[in-house]
Amino acid sequence: MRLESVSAVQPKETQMHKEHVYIGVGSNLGDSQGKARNAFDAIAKIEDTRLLKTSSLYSSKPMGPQDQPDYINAVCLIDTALKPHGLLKQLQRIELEEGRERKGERWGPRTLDLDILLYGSETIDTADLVVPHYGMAEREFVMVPLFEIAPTMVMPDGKPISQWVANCSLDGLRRLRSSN
Ligand code: A4P
Ligand code: MG
Repeated sequence: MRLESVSAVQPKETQMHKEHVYIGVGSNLGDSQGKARNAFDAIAKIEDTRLLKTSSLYSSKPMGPQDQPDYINAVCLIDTALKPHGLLKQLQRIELEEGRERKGERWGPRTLDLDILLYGSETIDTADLVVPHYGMAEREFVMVPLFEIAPTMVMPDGKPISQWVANCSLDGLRRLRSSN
């Protein structure tokens, strides 16, 4: 057997650099709990990506216009070989498959919203992708589920996540029982 042919068939995974990525999930139209679970299933099937952790589902009062239903929110942790924009494209595909329509209303209701919260330790500032996600620090419906799956995480500003959560108002946030 020729040696070079052996090294050419290394498993694909060992050749790829993977990043840990946290994704925020939100829904307040239709069967929101079902949509959030479908999102986890669909994320697990993205190429070169593994779903590592999912938080509980949480019910939250709407941020922004109040004349819309309460939200279901959650977060998950993946590792992926996709680059940030490639991952964004896959998440937008999943949003569309779950019936997402973009009506242009800021913070309006949606069947499924998937946000890249953190992509490894990268800072990204492009027209269509900003990471860390701009609003996460003030959003209890992001920080509390994130704390659930990553309680020892150090945030991009160097502070422990527990300190961020301590500064969040927990009003209107409720963890749903047996949600996973
Ligand atoms: N975009 C930029 N950075 C990112 C990122 N890190 N992850 C761009 C994902 N997308 C990112 O997003 C608009 C554009 O943001 C995308 O085309 C993408 O290129 P969108 O999903 O089409 O629109 P959006 O989600 O309505 O806009 P926005 O301003 O991101 O809304 P938010 O901030 O996500 O807030 N209340 C509760 N309780 N729970 C919620 O989840 N969510 C919102 C939406 C309002 N109120 C809520 C909740
Ligand atoms: Mg969004």
